[in-house]
Amino acid sequence: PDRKFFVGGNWKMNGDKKSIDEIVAFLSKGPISANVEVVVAPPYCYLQYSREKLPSNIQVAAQNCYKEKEGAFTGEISPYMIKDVGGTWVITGHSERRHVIGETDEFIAQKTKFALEAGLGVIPCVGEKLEEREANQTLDVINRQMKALADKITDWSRVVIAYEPVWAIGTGKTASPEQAQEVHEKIREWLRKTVSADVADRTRIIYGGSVKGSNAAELAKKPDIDGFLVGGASLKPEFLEIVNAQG
Ligand code: G2H
Repeated sequence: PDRKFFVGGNWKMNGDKKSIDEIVAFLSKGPISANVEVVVAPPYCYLQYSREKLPSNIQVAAQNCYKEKEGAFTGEISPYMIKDVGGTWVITGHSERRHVIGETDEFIAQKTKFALEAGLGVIPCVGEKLEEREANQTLDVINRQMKALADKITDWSRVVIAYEPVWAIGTGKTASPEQAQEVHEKIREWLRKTVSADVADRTRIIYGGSVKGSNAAELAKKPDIDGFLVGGASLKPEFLEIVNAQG
């Protein structure tokens, strides 16, 4: 199946104009293979600044959004605002939103649905915590998170699923290529059973959690790993190695 390799850089709550200029400099220099779709996700307040500075082969995502177009929702932003400043993607349900801020499966599914309807591409994140993995609940957790999403998504063509085991995020403990492949394969199987064979074949499933220049190529070889969502390493020139990891 034809799934274009997809690499997202999630800058999280990092950076200022000066450090963004440095990131833009190495991204502009490249090289970036034409066979990869590259998206970076700056903090909200730098979306427009980043869009204006970045080369056109790099798309811009927000790290979150709200589930309404406009109104009395202090502190939130709408997918339409993201579009208005040149963003084309949004990340939903990142584990830091789930576990630090306390977002629920239902809320994440609602914003995913709304952002898709607004015309953005969406990167919903799923993943188990360490104690869930140790209790053999990995697939129960992932299937529950996936079901909440699948109940609300009608058009999967602009959805990229990110599998991010919580125990591997920002810890330096990457999932092994085998551990990641195992879950990716299960997610694809779940899509095949629950949604359709076509959606299962076409939907990109990317891995996130301590991806580095040094481990990206091995992970990228796995048949069900279609790219990465990168945090820490997306702030450094090493991000280019990850972007080009498919060779
Ligand atoms: C996982 C990932 C990016 P990091 O959160 O979403 O971050 O690569 O720093 O583990």
